[in-house]
Amino acid sequence: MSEEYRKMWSDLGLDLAAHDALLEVLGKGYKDIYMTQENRPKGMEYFDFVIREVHGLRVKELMDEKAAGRRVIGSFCVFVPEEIVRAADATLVGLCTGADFATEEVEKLLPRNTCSLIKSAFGFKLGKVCPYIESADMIVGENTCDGKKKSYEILNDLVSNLYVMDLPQMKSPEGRALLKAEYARFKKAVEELTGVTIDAERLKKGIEIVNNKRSAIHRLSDLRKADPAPISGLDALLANQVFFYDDPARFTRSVNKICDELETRISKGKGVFPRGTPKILISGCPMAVPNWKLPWIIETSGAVIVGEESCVGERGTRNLTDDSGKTEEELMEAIVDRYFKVDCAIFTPNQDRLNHIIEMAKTYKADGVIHYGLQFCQPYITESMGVEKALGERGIPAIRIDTDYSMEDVGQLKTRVEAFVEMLKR
Ligand code: BJ8
Repeated sequence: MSEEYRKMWSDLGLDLAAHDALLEVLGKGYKDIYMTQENRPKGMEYFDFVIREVHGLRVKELMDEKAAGRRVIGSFCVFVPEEIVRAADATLVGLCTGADFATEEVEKLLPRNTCSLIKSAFGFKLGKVCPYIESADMIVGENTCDGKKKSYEILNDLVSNLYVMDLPQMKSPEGRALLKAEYARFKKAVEELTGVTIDAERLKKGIEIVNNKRSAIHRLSDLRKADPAPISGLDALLANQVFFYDDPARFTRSVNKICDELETRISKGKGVFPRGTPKILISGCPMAVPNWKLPWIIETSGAVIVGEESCVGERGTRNLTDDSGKTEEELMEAIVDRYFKVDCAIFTPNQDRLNHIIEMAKTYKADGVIHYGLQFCQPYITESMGVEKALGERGIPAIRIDTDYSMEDVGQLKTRVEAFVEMLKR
């Protein structure tokens, strides 16, 4: 690593030795899981580069933006509207993390039976290994599940810039009114942070930037329906993960470039796996970088993942924001409309999510669905029973896998996934 990066990390207050160790594990994991795949699209080289530079060049870019007077906002949830952040010329970055770190320290602050995603975010903060959280001018928490909601009370003692957004739990008119009020409050907070007054023109621009990157992901998702699959689920997941970090315009260009390549592949009948490989839809909790465990198990067990019903996936990226409004009020309404459709398991009742899973299984012609629940995640694991039942009633095979970030259960999970895939082949 260059001396310039080391100085940057040190200036950000990172623990350099711990950070070196983390980068080494990340690099090895990526090499073992990603670089051993065959027939990858050439365009994935860009994402290999992004992962190599995830704590390097991208963080340097953020530091340069900050030096030029722009602000960086970190978030843990897809309910934080990037359109509003972009409208203020600020940058939104995802802070969720997909690896265990400093667990012993974390468990002094949080109960052991907290999901890995929350523990990981705390571990990266306590272990001083996350340049994103350290470079954020504002960290946005949200009242979603109880685990997150209560953990922000504790995070508030660890950081000086936490902003907590309240979120509805029911898809009622009152729920929508709460979301609208919270987005108006957030807009004001972003204006105060950045010194920028967000008017209709700026909102339109913000919507356009975010719509463009979502459209590119929609295009990629659509191409995954082809048989043979032109891209692995692991690679498509990576694009969905990088969605939360990368410069939006560059991300949009890179995904569209891969899509051009995939279209050519499809026209030639070329794929990453043989035609007829069983297709899996993953549904459930989000998978943040470098949480590639389950997809890796699935795709080394004779199946291909064709879609993710997940916030790092279609739950997070589907639906564009209507940009036809002329006034600030109309555009803010459009933003509320778009986000109010996100069917996170914190909502009750949550029939929309069930419908979406069934619809996705059909559209992507999935042979089976694997529901992924992070251990101790009450909302998703509770919903997983109903998901399995509803799919079963429609003749769509499904299994539920509850796991965490450790690698201890890999052998056991592989046995279950292989048996499921074998069953799909019959
Ligand atoms: S909109 S899914 S990104 S809250 S896995 S922390 S739910 S106990 S992440 Fe999420 Fe927003 Fe919803 Fe999406 Fe809690 Fe479950 Fe942990 Fe979770």
